[in-house]
Amino acid sequence: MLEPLLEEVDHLILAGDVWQQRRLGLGRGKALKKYEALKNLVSERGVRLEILRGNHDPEGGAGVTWLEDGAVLVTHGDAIYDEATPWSREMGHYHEQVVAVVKKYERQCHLAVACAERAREIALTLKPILLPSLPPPFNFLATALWPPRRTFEMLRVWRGMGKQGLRFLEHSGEGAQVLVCGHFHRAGIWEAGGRVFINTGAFMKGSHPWAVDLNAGEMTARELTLWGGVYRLGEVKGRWLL
Ligand SMILES: [Mn+2]
Repeated sequence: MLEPLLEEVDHLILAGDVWQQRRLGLGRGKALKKYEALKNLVSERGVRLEILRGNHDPEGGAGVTWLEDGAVLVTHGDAIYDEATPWSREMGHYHEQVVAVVKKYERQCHLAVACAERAREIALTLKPILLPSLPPPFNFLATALWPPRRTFEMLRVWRGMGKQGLRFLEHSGEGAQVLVCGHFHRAGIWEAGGRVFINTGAFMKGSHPWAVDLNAGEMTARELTLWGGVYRLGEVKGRWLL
């Protein structure tokens, strides 16, 4: 599905949550296999691949990467909020441990890499809680909406994520003008004070995936369109000269 997107690409960055490393049991093997197939596909095409870690795959990969001499910062997105995933189902259960992690990184918040370390520690602290297996659609509803606090936290984050991303860029971006991340499943562009925050959404039900490309100092954000079972570059959402 992603193969057509690799045309004319020489360096690909995947901004985390590429596979579900935290899944237990049989699902993990299946996810790992797909992940390996993706890596093979990209390397067969001669594309340099950089995979950042996310909260679902916190065990490998760098937390942040920089492009254009530090002007562009790419990270998964869980570094942006102190609690990384405030809507997490497990947050209530591990709240004290999470507070301790946040406190530990308090003095390093001006560094993006430290915020990403904090996010990784939180992801590893939140051990998955298994839900009872239910028939559809209750399985989906339980996954998405339980516990009820989860819905409120999601709405709060969706409302505030644009401002929060720009705030992170200003205080922790170490001089970067652009922040590109995913994580929140809501694609969009937010701009203020000469800074740009782009969220590339997600390849998931209810979200639209975007891609950002950099070419000779020109940055373009595009929607990815699913057509005939494959993704292609679609509508241009924004273009900037760096
Ligand atoms: Mn995530």
